[in-house]
Amino acid sequence: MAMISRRQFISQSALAVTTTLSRGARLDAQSGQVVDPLRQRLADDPHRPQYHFLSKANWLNDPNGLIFWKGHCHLFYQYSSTIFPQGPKCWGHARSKDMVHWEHLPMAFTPTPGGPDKDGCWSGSTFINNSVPTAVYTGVLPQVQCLATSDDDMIIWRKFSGNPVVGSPPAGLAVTGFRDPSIWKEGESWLMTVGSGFQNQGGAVLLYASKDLAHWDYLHPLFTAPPFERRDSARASAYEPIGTGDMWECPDFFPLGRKHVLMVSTQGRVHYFVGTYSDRKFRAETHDLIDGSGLHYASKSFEDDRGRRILLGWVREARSKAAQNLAGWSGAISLPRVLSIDPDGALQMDPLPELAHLHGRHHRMGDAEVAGFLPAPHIQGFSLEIQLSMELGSAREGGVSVRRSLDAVEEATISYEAATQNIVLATGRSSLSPDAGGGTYRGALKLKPGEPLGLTVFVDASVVEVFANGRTCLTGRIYPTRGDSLGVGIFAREGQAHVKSFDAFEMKAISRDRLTT
Ligand code: DQQ
Repeated sequence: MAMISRRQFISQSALAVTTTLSRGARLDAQSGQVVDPLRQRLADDPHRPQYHFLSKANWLNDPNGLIFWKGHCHLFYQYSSTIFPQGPKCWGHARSKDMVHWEHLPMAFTPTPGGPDKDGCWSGSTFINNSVPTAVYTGVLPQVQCLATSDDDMIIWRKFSGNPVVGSPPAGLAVTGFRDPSIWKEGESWLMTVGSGFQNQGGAVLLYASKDLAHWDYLHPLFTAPPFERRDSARASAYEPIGTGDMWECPDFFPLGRKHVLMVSTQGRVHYFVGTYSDRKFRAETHDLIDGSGLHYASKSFEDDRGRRILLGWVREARSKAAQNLAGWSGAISLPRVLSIDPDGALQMDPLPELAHLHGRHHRMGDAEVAGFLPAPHIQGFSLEIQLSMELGSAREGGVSVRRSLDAVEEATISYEAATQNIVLATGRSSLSPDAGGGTYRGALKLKPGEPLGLTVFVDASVVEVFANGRTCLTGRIYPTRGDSLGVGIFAREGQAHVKSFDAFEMKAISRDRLTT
């Protein structure tokens, strides 16, 4: 492939990406230090997470191009230098040795004026071609597929001079979108999926093949919305709108155990299908959600150096646009989840075990009966991991309360509701601010006979991530206003529950100043 030179690339680059955080920075005459008001504001912001990956400032959305390469996990992400209104999307870049601590790297690539990505470098993936790190992404407008290659450190990127490599959707297909490519190799052929959808039919993942990465042939849909989940069926309206005809964004397709998994993002939810792959077609056997809240989106996965399949997603904000602009930052990357297939053929999602390296002070409670609210007075804060094993007993509902003010005016709760067999994350009372949009999020969880409820809850300033029995995940955003909204407790409603064990850990920050550097 002929690549444009680095000099051409830089001169064509649409955006001069500055490394300073804000234009208001000034030099303090006395100390000789650069005073950057935005940097200070970000460092002091109590809603800015301490152990999630964040961009240094401004807007972040989808994780892109996840790959393990030469000792590092590389995370690219959709970045805009403005929040609302958003500017053209670029590929931000960071790397990590342990997927817990991150190192910010220079912007990977930005739109090229007059190029096929002049209005944005949207989501895509990375892969290795003959030892050369290569990215495939969507250029807009219109949506076309482009390639770029990099040096060994994935720092210096050059766009392919033959871009776009796919300049339009397949002829004759009325598609609802055409973006977010992924590439892998099968024998001598490269295969590429592109997220799409067919009008009035349902979402679709289109499959292409190529021998040289530069010329692509459309084969067929790898998978389309199953008929029973299309809009015109009774079942579709009772379930999440997988088959609305809206496009499926960010498809992610990979082998896992003896199965294949396809994830797609649509209408605020990430769906996954577990099934089989043969004749270059995917056949789904089970279907569920990666996260029930709608605040975890555009998940992508990769295989790490230990052969583990790791998933990361975009944790969206749940506060007003004005509040996001005022804060100077928006969006976070979820904690890494380790994926496997459970004996029932569903996806098992567990928090990355290395997160335990952040454990600080530990408080443990075991074998307690709870009826009503039981405070955990020895542990509190905005940076915690809580593990609860509970038998619901006669209680209608039981779980934990976090970020609870002394008078319980502000709190978020995570519980199991016996009658509905739902995990419930309730954030509607987590903030007195009119800018905060809380809600009640639900995820189905059928406990097996004798199986206790097993909750792992991560609280990180404004982010709450819940893992229930490895099968059901919920992500929430909370923006407490009160300085005393730090309390933790266990509760059981309308009956008595038995706490088998309760472990709460203070979590250490991954940077000194909430800037994740
Ligand atoms: N975000 C990207 C698109 C993708 C969407 C643009 C999903 O490529 O479809 O930032 O959040």
